[in-house]
Amino acid sequence: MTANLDLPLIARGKVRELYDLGDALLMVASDRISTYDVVHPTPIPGKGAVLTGLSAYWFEQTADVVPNHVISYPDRVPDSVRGRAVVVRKLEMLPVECVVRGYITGSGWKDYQATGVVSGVRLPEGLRESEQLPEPIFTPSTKALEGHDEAIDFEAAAAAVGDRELTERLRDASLMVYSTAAAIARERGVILADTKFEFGRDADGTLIVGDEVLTPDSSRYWPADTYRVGESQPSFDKQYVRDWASGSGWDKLPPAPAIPEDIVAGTRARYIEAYETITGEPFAAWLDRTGATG
Ligand code: Q0N
Repeated sequence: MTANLDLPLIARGKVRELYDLGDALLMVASDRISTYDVVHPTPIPGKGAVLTGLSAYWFEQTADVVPNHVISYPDRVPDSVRGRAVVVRKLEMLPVECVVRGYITGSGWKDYQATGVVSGVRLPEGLRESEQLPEPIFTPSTKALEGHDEAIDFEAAAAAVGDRELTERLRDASLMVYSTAAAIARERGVILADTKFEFGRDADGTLIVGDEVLTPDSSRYWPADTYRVGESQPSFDKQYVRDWASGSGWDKLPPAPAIPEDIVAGTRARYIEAYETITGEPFAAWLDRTGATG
């Protein structure tokens, strides 16, 4: 469900919305979940709050690395979306997705197998699926309005941004935020395989990280204790729903089926576990801090 807020809607993604507060924006994460790129009709209660809390945690952890768009929470957040919304600065968004990969997986693994190159970056021969890269790489992609983002090389990203020097700063900022977060996650027994950032600029032209950061929707997190190179790694949030969906007979084309109660409960528990593992804090503390009911 779209939040019933009496505010102008500025942008809508598969699972999030942005509303106009006049001098700022309200970013709201819903409880909707997608698998295989299709949103299910059944929400996962608490998912929006988990992702908002995780993003807020990472924005705090990385604020001294790169400034971000968060202004406040729970201040100015309407009661109906407490726990799953933040007030953010209005930015001029840049038209590239800033992907960083520390491990070779997903579309990067596909491209590497086909060409040895990911977003214009030539990788060493003989890498195995899910293997750690010699160093994290910046692999930008286009922002597709519909369908899948397309990997582009640095030059194409610079052309889209319209400023080579700014694109270098985007790359450097993306790599720094990734490395900072990956080091913290690793201390908690979690591998941050890859992630995606969206940047904007404020009125002064300062580069600012926007959107949500380092959530399981924008990143791949793998438990370190079961990580095995040479295999695809299960996603620790959605795998449970995907496994159920695959076994349900659904052809993965829209519309997605309703999710049974036990799968909803198991998925909710996994999201909460992810929040607590990564932040080292009880999820209830986030709900308390934001005045949410849970
Ligand atoms: C913005 N998006 C795309 C659904 C769409 N701080 C900002 N200022 C101005 N515009 C945007 C942001 C941000 N973030 C970002 N569209 C507009 C991505 N999503 C974001 C979540 O909601």
